[in-house]
Amino acid sequence: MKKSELPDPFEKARSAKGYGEMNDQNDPVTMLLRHKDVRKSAHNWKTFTSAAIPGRIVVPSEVNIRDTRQIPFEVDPPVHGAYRAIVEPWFKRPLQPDYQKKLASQISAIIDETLEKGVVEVVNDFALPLQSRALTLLLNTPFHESKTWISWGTHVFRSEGEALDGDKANILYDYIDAQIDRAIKNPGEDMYSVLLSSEFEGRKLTKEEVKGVMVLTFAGGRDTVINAVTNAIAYLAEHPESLERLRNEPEITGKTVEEMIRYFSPLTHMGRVVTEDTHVCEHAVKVDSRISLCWASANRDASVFENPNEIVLDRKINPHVGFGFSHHNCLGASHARQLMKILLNTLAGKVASFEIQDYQENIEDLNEFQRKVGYNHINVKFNPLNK
Ligand code: HEM
Ligand code: EMZ
Repeated sequence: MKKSELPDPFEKARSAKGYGEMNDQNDPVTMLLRHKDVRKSAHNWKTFTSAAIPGRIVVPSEVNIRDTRQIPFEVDPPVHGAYRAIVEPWFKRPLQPDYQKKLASQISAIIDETLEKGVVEVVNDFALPLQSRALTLLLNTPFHESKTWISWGTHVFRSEGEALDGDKANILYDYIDAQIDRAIKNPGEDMYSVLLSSEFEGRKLTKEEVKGVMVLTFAGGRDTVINAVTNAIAYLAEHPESLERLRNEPEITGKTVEEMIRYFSPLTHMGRVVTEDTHVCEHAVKVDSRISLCWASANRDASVFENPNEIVLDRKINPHVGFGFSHHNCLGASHARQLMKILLNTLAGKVASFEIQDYQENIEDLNEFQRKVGYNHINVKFNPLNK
């Protein structure tokens, strides 16, 4: 097996019965594994709600480390739409050429630094700083804030050896509270200030609502982006022909990014709470139990994707659900897509080849399934392209 491969642990269960079962802190989850069922259930918020108590739709559940409702993630229609309308224009800023120029200059700089060093531990010394620096553009905050965020590590709620880390979560909450107070005293053009001045149903957003949006922005766009970046580099290291192709045909990069998101599926699954006794795949699920929409499994469904376990750089038809599906589809997708696209183009323009040295895989334990989602660490040598 190639070092960069992400095997599909769901295949057997997906074709045999369509669902899997896992226990999470004594609050079990029925995982939906088929593309069709995942899409249908993502749409059906009346039966499968996101608006449960804060933290419960996340697997592993965050109910013990979080009281703040993440907005618009933990809200159902029609209120969801009202919140989403407020934040959507802000999250579309990555489509502006000026934003992309700044992102490109950050990415160029970190690749140049890495080429100077030669060997880099990609997770902590490349992907994490890249993700955190890029986030200063999305939040429109000073660049130096990224130093604080880098010090938090790859996940704001988890630390190595601990699935959920309440002390770590508190660092994020205190930081956001302080930033909100700062923006109230001294408003600027940053995301906190913009949210604080937005109108929602004829009133201003409360501090708690602003905090809910900000916690989501910090948490949702962190390990997902880090895994996407790291997996992309591991893949290119083992597929020099793909790096070459991106160099010669930069016009396919948009398709390549979609294909990588499909194949890597950086967010494995997301839960919902069942609002009435019902069935999924002829399997009974009870009111107030949990299901999950397994994006990673749906993205390897052979009834939708030809050669699902291969990265086809310019895959033509690609209805992947890596960024979710229906009304909750990823708000950070414009940012993540631009970041990945610029990263691939810049690597192709500056790096001749990569060599993977030692590494440790990051395996998610989903009871019945063990899923590789990326790496805890991976040392890679970057060889410069001599022009
Ligand atoms: C929602 C994946 C990056 C912010 C989602 C959902 C998925 C997802 C699958 C749907 C969740 C659901 O239906 O319950 C990803 C992946 C990313 C990524 C794979 C990177 C490759 C980001 C970034 C941000 C972000 C960079 C912001 C900094 C959000 C938000 C939502 C969301 C705010 C909630 C949208 C809503 O509820 O209406 N993401 N995400 N994501 N994501 Fe991302
Ligand atoms: C939540 C989630 C958002 C959750 C769209 O996904 O990402 C997870 O990494 C966080 O732990 O709190 O923000």
